[in-house]
Amino acid sequence: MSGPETKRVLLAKPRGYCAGVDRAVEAVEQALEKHGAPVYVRKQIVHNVHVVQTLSDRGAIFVDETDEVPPGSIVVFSAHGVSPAVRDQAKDRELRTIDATCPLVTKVHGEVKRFAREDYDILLVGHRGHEEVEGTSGEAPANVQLVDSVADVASVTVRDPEKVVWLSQTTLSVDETMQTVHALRERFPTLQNPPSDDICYATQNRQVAVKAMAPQCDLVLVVGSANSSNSVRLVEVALAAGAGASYLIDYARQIDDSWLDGVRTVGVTSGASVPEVLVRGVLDHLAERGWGEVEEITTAEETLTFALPRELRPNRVAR
Ligand code: 10G
Ligand code: SF4
Repeated sequence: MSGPETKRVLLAKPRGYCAGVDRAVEAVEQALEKHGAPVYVRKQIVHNVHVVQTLSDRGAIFVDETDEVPPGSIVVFSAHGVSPAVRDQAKDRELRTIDATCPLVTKVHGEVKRFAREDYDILLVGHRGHEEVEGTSGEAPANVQLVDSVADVASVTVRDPEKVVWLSQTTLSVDETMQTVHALRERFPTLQNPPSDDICYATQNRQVAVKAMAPQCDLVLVVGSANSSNSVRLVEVALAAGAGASYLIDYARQIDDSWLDGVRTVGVTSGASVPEVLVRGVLDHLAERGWGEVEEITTAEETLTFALPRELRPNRVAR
């Protein structure tokens, strides 16, 4: 039984791989199996150092742009999605493409296309420079304005304040996004909401789980890479929800012993692009230092799965 002095770990559930990441990583693995190495991947398939290294070791070649891919080769588009311009470039180079864009990102692309067709001004809440918003805005650059934070709201200009909709990146902080939307609505009272949540189920569920455990935690360790938006958000959410401290780590070996000084309860979670083996590494590291008692804090059960990209389904060839 745990007394007030007992060292313990609270382990958030859900954590780790979402359905879109699982599908994208599997897509690269299957492409390697089906077509042999090398298989090119535009950008990181998902934003995780370990995943990218593991797939590189198996013969995937990660490139920044399709002009680095030899004509006729296979290229996988990452889970974060691509703009139509990128698809066109790949076609011009006669690349055989496998599209690992998460279906929930494709859904947002569809919303952008639909509102652009109806000539709305689209305010896309998201992080400047992130691959997902580059792909999404690329669907209708003339109609889309990026709103990175509340600070951007004052400089937004629209043609008709009655015809404005906000959409968003899938991996944002729910609370922060709502603050931005609130500020936008003060300027544009008839601002329309997205037809359905753009911040995806996995992002939301991981934030709810970390919020549930953070108030009891002296320290929250989030396993995830520095360029992983949803993982970085989990650190921010943990701190906002009352964690004593919170750090993002790729590997257990990055845990600084000083972080554990005076700590009783350590929360552990991981971003949507993080394989469970890395979380196991963190739990083993903590157990070796006296935090062997682990209690899972479950706030949702996830069952969603996506079929592989159509180019990898049986009887299909990559074109
Ligand atoms: O959180 P971001 O968008 O940076 O990506 P990630 O690869 O770390 O996690 C999975 C999320 C996506 C593929 C974006 S939809
Ligand atoms: Fe899809 Fe959400 Fe995962 Fe992104 S975070 S890949 S939108 S399920």
